[in-house]
Amino acid sequence: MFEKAMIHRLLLGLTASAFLITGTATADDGHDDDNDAVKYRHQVMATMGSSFGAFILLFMNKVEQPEKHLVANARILATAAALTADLVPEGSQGGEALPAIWDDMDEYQKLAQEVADATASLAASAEAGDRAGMGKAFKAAGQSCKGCHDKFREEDD
Ligand code: ASC
Repeated sequence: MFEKAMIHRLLLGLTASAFLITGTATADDGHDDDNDAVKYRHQVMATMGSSFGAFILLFMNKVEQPEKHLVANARILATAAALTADLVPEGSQGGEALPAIWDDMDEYQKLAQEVADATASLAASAEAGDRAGMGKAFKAAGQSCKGCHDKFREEDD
């Protein structure tokens, strides 16, 4: 299920962040602990996964919160997604990022722009209280995350 997969990713993200903060990350948690640029990428991606997961809980009416939460999480997602283009500088190879990123940087940049656009549209729909718009943008944003991960991120176990 689309929703379940995303919540799964969210939980993985939270677990990874907790490991990172407590310094007990294990070898197989998918990132290179010696490289701060890799850590930084992971943290920004975790922000995206986490805010998207929070947005989904609200959008699917799993939790009841004032409307500002929906807007806030969509904005956090869009703000973090706008940073995607900058997350792969030379020397930040490693972690879950596949070498294909640096072999095809134009494609990475194209997909980074797509996720920035899709999440900006989600935030705009949330700000307008437009549920149909949110539904569409939500789908596009999820597909954008997945499309880039399929190409450029190491497979989960
Ligand atoms: C998330 C998250 C992802 C994407 C992806 C969308 O919340 O952590 O990696 O959404 O599952 O298909």
